[in-house]
Amino acid sequence: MEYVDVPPGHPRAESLRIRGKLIKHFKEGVVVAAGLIAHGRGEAFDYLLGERTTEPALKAIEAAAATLLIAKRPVISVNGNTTALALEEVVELWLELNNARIEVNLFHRSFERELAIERLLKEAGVKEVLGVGDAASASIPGVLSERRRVDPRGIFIADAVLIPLEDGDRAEALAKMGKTVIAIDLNPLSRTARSASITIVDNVVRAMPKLVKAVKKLKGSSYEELRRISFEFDNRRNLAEALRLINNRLLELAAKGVALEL
Ligand code: PTJ
Repeated sequence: MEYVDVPPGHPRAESLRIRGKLIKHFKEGVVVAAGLIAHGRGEAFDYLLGERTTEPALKAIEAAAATLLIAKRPVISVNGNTTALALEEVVELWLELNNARIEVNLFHRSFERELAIERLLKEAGVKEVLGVGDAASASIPGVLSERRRVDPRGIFIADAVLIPLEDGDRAEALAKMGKTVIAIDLNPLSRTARSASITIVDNVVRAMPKLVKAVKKLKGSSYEELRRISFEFDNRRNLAEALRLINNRLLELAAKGVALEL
């Protein structure tokens, strides 16, 4: 099959494999064409970060895990790209959290896409998927796009919302509603990254398994300890660290002679 059939030993094998997943899901109507473009933007930032989970990202993952564990009504918001790249981990996280709900929320909303994503989640063991069809009957004030439509049993009443791969409007509006917004976004400069309470600047492919691991690890911690981890996290400082890291990395590469390193 095209793209998925990556030649062994290809220096960009992992990156090609991930693209293959997105293309497959695009053809199956899960990922939208704009999702392929969005992934390209993400890849560019991933290159600058060194295609690894950085220290600031690990700190954000720990804070995200603690926040989700103390949340009373946590919701994992799922779109096309997240389904293509991290479906298993979304389900694992949902299972680990006990009280979490999974809600489909799409920028390019269509009933067919909602159903396609719901089907994959149900095949993976999720009993009820929120936000599908008429169930998305509530509205997020101030959001003009289709992302405004949410489930009154899910995102609308959530206290913490995990939004992997987002566009900025909804992240800002959810924060205004008083919700704790946890974003996964490779672009530390995006509006989403800047308006979230916790931004994990990492590829969703690497961040989601690490988030599941962090939840498993912190599960035994006391409520006070989890609150401390969550409250001590400073998103602005963390984003600044991510930018500094990119900057320093580029300066180091330039000093060494970039051709030797890449
Ligand atoms: O499935 P839908 O209809 O909800 O549409 C999803 C997309 C992604 C098309 C929609 O949300 C969109 O247009 O998003 P944006 O505004 O392009 O923003 C996507 C952000 O995700 C950008 O800041 C990218 O850098 C970032 N990004 C892309 N791929 C990844 C990523 N972040 C983490 N991991 C990735 N693999």
